[in-house]
Amino acid sequence: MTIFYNPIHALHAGKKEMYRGELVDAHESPARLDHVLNAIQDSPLAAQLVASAQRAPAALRPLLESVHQPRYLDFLSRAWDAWVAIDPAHATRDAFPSVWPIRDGSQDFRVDVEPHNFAAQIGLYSFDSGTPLTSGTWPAACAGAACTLDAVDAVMGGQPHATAITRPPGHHAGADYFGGYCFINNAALAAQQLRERLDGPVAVLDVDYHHGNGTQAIFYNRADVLTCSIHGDPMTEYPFFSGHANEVGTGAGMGFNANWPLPKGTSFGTWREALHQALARIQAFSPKALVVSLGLDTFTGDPISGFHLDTADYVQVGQDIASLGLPTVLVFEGGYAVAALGHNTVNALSGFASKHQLVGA
Ligand code: Q9C
Ligand code: ZN
Repeated sequence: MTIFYNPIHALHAGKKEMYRGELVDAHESPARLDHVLNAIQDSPLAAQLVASAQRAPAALRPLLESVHQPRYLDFLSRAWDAWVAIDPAHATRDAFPSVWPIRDGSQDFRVDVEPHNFAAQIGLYSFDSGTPLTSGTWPAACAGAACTLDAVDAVMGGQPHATAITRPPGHHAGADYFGGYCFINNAALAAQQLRERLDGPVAVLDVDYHHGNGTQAIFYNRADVLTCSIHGDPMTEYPFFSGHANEVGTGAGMGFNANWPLPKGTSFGTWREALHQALARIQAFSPKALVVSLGLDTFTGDPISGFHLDTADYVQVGQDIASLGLPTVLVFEGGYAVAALGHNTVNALSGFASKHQLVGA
């Protein structure tokens, strides 16, 4: 497995996030990936670690448009300059939304018209106030997409599996909105590209603590990409407004989305039962490839999450997922217990690599 990492991830460094009425230090920080990369360097996986290459904007753009709307990408690409143009003092602080066109735009607020005002635009293209948009968000997110595409290319080139270690994460980002620390949906991008290039169905397995709402939404009306997510019950856990078990897809996509919401406090044993159900669902779908949204915020010590997986459990998680025997792209997502994050990631990747054997190979 080649493990590609985003060499300019640190350009996205949110200073603060809104939490309970005050600005607190951002949880989604460059230190997260530094810990992961250091742990990989100190592990037997070190020889597989490679910096991903930048891609020219003109080459990346059509690939990004395979999962995101053009006007959303246009907004992200110019957002920082627009923010600083309002007031040069903005250069020292990140941009946050403060007003949103909630609910269905046809019945309530308009989402078909993009206002000229920056506060209106950043609200139109976001769903929470906890995701700082920074000076380096766009280049870091583009490099993360390129990193993900390198992993896709590796699998298309014959590697049984490849990994993208990148941030900002992606699975909360929808076709035209950011949130949950996510801007470009890397897992959806990988799934869509594999779907196009393999000319067959693809499955996404999201094991991040939080429901992969963006990935679900992007493929919700499609039968050719099965989306499965195991996560904290949205009745109490972020992102709250999606992730229930009765979200099964719509139209042609009916039956091709599956959620396993679990209560805060869930142990590894119970979590693993859900994982085995998700793996059985994926196996029954017979996909040509698998994308894993690899969030490590299921860890018992995670500061914003509530499951109780231990560092050693991630070896088993990796092995269980590998048992599918599918060509696989693993994409890094959440995980905020920075001191343990590196070991947890290495265990998941090592467990996966130790067990993976392509079915039919
Ligand atoms: N201040 C991912 O794991 N904020 N996103 C929760 C904590 C949102 C998590 C409140 C958490 C988003 C990729
Ligand atoms: Zn998460």
